[in-house]
Amino acid sequence: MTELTRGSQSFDNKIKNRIPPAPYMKICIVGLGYVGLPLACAFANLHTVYGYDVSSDKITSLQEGHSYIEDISQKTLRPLLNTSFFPTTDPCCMEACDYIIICVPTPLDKKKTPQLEYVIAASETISTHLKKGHLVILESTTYPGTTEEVVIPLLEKSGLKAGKDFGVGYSPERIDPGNPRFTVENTPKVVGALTDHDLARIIELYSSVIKNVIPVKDLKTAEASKILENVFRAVNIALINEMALIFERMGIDIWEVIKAASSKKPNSFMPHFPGVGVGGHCIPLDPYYLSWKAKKIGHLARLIELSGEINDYMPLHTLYMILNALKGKRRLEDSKVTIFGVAYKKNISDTRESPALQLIELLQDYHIQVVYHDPHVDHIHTRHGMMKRQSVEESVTHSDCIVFTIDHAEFASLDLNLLRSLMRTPIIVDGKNVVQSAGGFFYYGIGKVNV
Ligand code: SAJ
Repeated sequence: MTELTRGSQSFDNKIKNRIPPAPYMKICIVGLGYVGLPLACAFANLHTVYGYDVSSDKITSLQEGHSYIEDISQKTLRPLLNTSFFPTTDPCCMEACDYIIICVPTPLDKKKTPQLEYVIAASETISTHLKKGHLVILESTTYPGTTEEVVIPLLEKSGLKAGKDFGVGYSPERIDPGNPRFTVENTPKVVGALTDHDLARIIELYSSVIKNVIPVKDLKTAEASKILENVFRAVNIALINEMALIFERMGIDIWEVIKAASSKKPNSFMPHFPGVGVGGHCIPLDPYYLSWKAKKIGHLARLIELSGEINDYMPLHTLYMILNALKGKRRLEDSKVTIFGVAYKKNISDTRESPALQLIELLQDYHIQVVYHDPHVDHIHTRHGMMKRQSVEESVTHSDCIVFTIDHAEFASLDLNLLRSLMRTPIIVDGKNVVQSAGGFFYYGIGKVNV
């Protein structure tokens, strides 16, 4: 395994010998979402980057200097705009580049079947602008084999041959929205390629802006490494959710148990935490890419699918906790429930696949009045229509139950006495161990000892 890191002789020479902003490499990023835009900005600090996206709204917003991705500020975007970063809806920009990086979504359909339509569409567009010498890289998380079985055949519709006329690589995105510690530049980057020559090129490309580049033997290994990361997380979250369900019944506080178990020698226990469910575009989805592929080759991925079922059950478990808490206190149709947190994880505004949205819809199906407060999210859309955020006070006034779905930092400083004084029925359902002492409340916590 070779590593090209900042401070190494060859790396610094590259920087020193380059007169910025002269184009060092010409790169086209296909797909300017929460993966593509941060990557484009990282490369545009050093290279010429064309950002191609089919959405004219996104491109107009960027051209006007507005970033729609929380982790990319105007301050980061504007100096790059039209100096080294050129957002466009014109795919011809690819012909002016040496590298084309695909950063499009890999969703699931309702049956949890992989949907590669964005990867296919991007590959088809690239094949019409492909030229000799291009290196095409896929970053989207997907099942091992996608690059060779889906992308390359589409690119070769151009008449050019992969590994001969153009290069192919795979490097999984590891964007962690809202994580201030890990950025594109300091998150280790796994790279795989079709040929050794392609591997050398992909290493040179990423190591020009990323501190730690980790080459692996081939495309499939690189694809599999990312799936393993997210399956590992999904399975461990499912394990801790199941432990929480068991310990609730045994009167054992899982949060204390996790703390105690975390005291073991390093790396023998990696703490994960229970909650009202698993959201985002990665952890609830990616594992099904592998289980689907496994089925195709005759293996039923029971653990992976079971983990998904357990994590998908948690919004329902939270619903039952709320219904149980209200029982004997309020008729459901006359009840008001306040949801604190609708983002899919703490300290971000992202609500994709958020379990809080599922919970809100479940409550609304019981004709319970639901309102929400989230300092990061101004409005949401549910099956029952658009909901606007309410202030803390307004949302808890005459409420019968506060539900903490996520542990946003702001929630730690809430004045519980004030909240209780405004509520009709002082019930708290705590999905993320937000409340440490709930004096004067009927308190129910996921993985907690519930009276
Ligand atoms: N969650 C739990 N318990 C935990 C950790 C997370 O319930 O112990 C929940 C969160 O509340 C959230 C969901 O899981 O609803 C996903 O949270 P996350 O922290 O995994 O965040 P993502 O989905 O934004 O990012 C993940 C990360 N993957 C891993 O940590 C292995 C990130 O590094 C990846 O880059 C990203 O997926 C991706 O793009 O694949």
